[in-house]
Order: sequence, then C-alpha cells, then structure tokens
Amino acid sequence: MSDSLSIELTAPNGKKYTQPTGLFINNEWHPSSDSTKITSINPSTETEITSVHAASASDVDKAVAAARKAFKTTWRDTTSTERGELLYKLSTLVEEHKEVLATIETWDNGKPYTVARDEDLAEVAGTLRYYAGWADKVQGSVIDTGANKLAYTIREPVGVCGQIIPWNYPLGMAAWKLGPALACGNTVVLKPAEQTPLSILYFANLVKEAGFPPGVVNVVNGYGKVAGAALAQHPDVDKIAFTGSTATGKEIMKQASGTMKNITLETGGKSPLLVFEDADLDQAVKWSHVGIMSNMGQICTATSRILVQEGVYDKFVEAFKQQVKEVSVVGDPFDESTFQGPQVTKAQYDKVRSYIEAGKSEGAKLVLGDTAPKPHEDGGKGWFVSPTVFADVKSSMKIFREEVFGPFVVIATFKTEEEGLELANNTTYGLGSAVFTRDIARAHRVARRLEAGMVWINSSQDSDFRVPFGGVKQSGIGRELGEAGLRAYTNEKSVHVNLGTWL
Ligand code: TXE
Repeated sequence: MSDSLSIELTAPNGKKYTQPTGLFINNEWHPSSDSTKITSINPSTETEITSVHAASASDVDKAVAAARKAFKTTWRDTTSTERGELLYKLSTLVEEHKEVLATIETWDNGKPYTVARDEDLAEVAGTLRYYAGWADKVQGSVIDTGANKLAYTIREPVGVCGQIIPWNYPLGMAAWKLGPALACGNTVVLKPAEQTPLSILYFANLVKEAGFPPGVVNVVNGYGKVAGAALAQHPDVDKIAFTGSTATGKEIMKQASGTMKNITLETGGKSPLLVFEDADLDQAVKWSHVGIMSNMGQICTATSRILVQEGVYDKFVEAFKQQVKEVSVVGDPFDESTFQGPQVTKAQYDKVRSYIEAGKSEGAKLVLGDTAPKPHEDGGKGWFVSPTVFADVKSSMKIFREEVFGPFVVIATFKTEEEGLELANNTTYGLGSAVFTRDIARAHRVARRLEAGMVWINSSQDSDFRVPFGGVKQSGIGRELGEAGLRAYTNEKSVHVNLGTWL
C-alpha cells in the first residue's frame, strides 16, 4: 500500500491503527481517477476524521473488469470447499480484529462501541462463518420425468455482483451480501455508503489476508449518484443487491432495467408491533423499547408503530415512557453506559427533527422527547436527538405513515383483533412486524395475516443469520440470509438428457 493511500489514525478511545483510504481493486489500493474525495465526519463531535477516495464511473469500470476477470479465471477454478475455507478464514480474521473494526464503526457511524463490538461484529463473523458452511452444499436436483429422460439442475453463480449498501450497519450489511455471493462462486464490486466509508476499507485488507484471489472482492467507495449509478447501469454487472431507501431502490430498478439485471432490494419500513390485552406487559414494554430505540432507531425493521389494545393502552404508554427514560441513556458512544449515540449525519438529524415538528403540528400527544439531549446541555456538539414518543397517533398522520429512521415511535390504540390487523397493515411497507399475546392461537393467526416479510411473536428485532430476511410490498424484493440468501446468488440451469430415440 503506498503511503498516500493510507493514514495513521488514533480514535477517540485511544486505539491507533492504519486506515486505508483508496479504492480496493484487484487486492491493491488505487487512487480515484478524478481525485474526488469523501470526507468522513464523526457524528458525535461534527469533526473530520479523514478523507477517502471516491470512485468515478471509470473507476467502477476498472473494478468491474477486475471482478469479471477473476470470475472467468481464478475464482471459477477454486473449488467450493476452498471457497468455504476462505470465508471461514475471513470470519476468524474479523474476530481477531473486532476491536479495531468496532472502533472505526463507532467513530464513523456513532453507534455505541459495546454494541458494535459485541453484537455487530459477532454478527459479521457469524454470517461469514454460516455461509462458509454452505459453500460446498449448494446443489441442484434430479427431477423424475420418466424412463426416457434424465432431467437435472445445476446451481450456477450469477456472475459479477454489484452490492450497494447503507450506513446503518456498514460491516453487517457487507457481510450479509458478501457471504452468500462468495459462497456461491460470484465475484463482487461492493459500494459502501458515502456516510460511513471507513470500516469496510479496513475489512478489505482482511479479505486479502484471508487469501481471496485478486478481483474476487473489490470495494469502491463513492457517491450514490456517481459510483452507485455506474454500478447499477453497468453492462458487465450481472446482479445488483441493494439495501437502502425505497426511493433509491426504485431508482436502482430503473437503472438496472437497461440490462435486465437480477436484482434484490431491501428497502424501508414502518413496522407494526401489536400488544394485545393478554400479553405479558412487562416483556412487551422491554422488547418494544429495543425494537425501536436500538441503533438510534436506524434499523430498517424497527418496530416504529406500536399498536396497543385499548384495555392496556394507558398502562402500556406509562410503562413504555418509564422504560425509555431509564434505559435510553444518550451520550458519547465510546462511553460504556451509553445506549444511544448521535444520528449518523446532519441530514438524518434534520429528518428526525422535522418529524418531531410534524407530530406536534398534527396534534399527536408528545409523551417524551423534543428536549436538548445531554451532550447538548453540556454545550457539546453532535447530532444527538432525545428519544421521542408520540401517543394517541391517528393512521392519517404523516408520523404514522412515513419512515422516520430515528429514536422516534408512534403509539396508537385499537379495540378488536380485526381492527388491530387493519391498522398494522395500513401501510405501503411490509418488512418487519411483531405481536405480543399469551394466546398461542391468536399469535399464529395474526402472524399469518400480517402483511410483512417477517413476524416476531413476543419479541422484536430478534433476527438471525440462519433465517430468511426481507420484505413484501414496498419494502423490497427477494430474501437475504439463511438458505434463501443463496438463491439470490445462483441461477438454476436445467439440463434435459434424452435417453430415448426419436419416434
Ligand atoms: O439512503 P439511500 P440515504 C432510509 C431511511 C433514511 C433514508 C435516506 O429512511 O432516512 O433511507 O437515507 C446509494 N444510484 N434507509 O439517503 O439513498 C448510496 O450511496 C445508486 C433505510 O442514505 O437509499 C448508499 O450506498 N446508488 C435503509 C445506498 O444507496 C445510490 C438504510 C443507500 O442510500 C443512488 C439506509 C443512486 N441514484 C437508509 N443514490 C434500510 N433499508 O436499512 C444513493 N445510492
């Protein structure tokens, strides 16, 4: 690595490390062809961390060419067992480097350090290891079509995959996409979000150290409208996998349509959480809290609409308020007692603030929030928002309908199961959902009728890399994680073998 493509940094927690700043193509670091840079900002202090190179369309061309070459040469000759071993090695390296990776994630994104280290990085290593195990088990099938014919299928890699990821779980989203893509024998050009470019560059060095051949994994930081669009439109990219906003997902569908790429999209949500009168209220309160307030509310499946049956409504609202007050400690994300750090960018901070104003002007009841969070009271900077709770929210209100993506929740009430389901399904989204009840029949009945890709019964955000993840309606197309995640990265070829003679 040349000196100009890395920098020695010391993070706020004292951790010293070498931060790569270039574009990772062919296992080497390159500057951007037009010298464009992205400046990364610490959201806790609003100060610059460093600048990294931003890919132009011609840099994306270079990365795609590297991925194509690897796909047609070294990677095709690598056995599925070897691919599994490489992924396994990578997961071990992630574990070995988890403290520095978590440090970068916290510095660049603002999420609490202990969460980044103990939850995000555990998930990254776990996902890579899970798909390492799948690599030599991706099989076709034999289909019985009678004595005169043999029919079978081969599961082939799709080819060169463009992966465009967001900033809320930078390493997590990279692992969700890289794991199945590489296990199935694809090569990748990954574009991180411009708001959080740093951790994935460090991770790229681990890809090389694990022994992946040049060109198999390429990382091009860059702006969505430049590098992201170039990737989505590229004639030599076979697939685009995207996680981000519904609006950008629609844009990507248009861009990918020119070459009719295979696409998977995981987009926005406004996930409901239903609390029935027979629920364990204490549990419902605790899960509802983590369901929306974790990761600063910046979770696509956050259960951001809490719907409570009328008999327990007042009790729930009061207990939920107390839970938020006690647990949602806002502050420096490197401080171990912090539950909630800053929003990732000023744009996200402004977005949450605008919904607080909308809630007030729409006449919803502000139960908690709209006060200066602690770091601001102390005269500090940073994009911190107080956890915000609105009750008595009506389904016609903007705050009930639109994704806020912050520590911001709306609570509404319903009388009957039918009415609760109607309210829950009254949305253009269909990602997560949750139901709290002790009635086992009701739990499964409601789970079937919720218009969502995922349902949690008596929990929230209880996802697992072994279980499919994805949405219906405007929350996405296709599934990630689990065995289903492999289907998104293979084409099934049918082979017909004539065993008879022409009549
Ligand atoms: O998302 P974008 P933004 C939601 C959330 C948030 C809102 C806006 O509500 O407040 O989206 O966030 C790349 N062609 N989610 O603006 O634009 C971009 O560079 C190709 C939900 O950050 O969707 C980044 O890598 N690519 C979500 C990625 O798309 C483009 C997570 C996501 O950015 C592009 C994040 C273009 N024209 C935000 N424009 C979730 N589902 O978890 C942007 N990109």
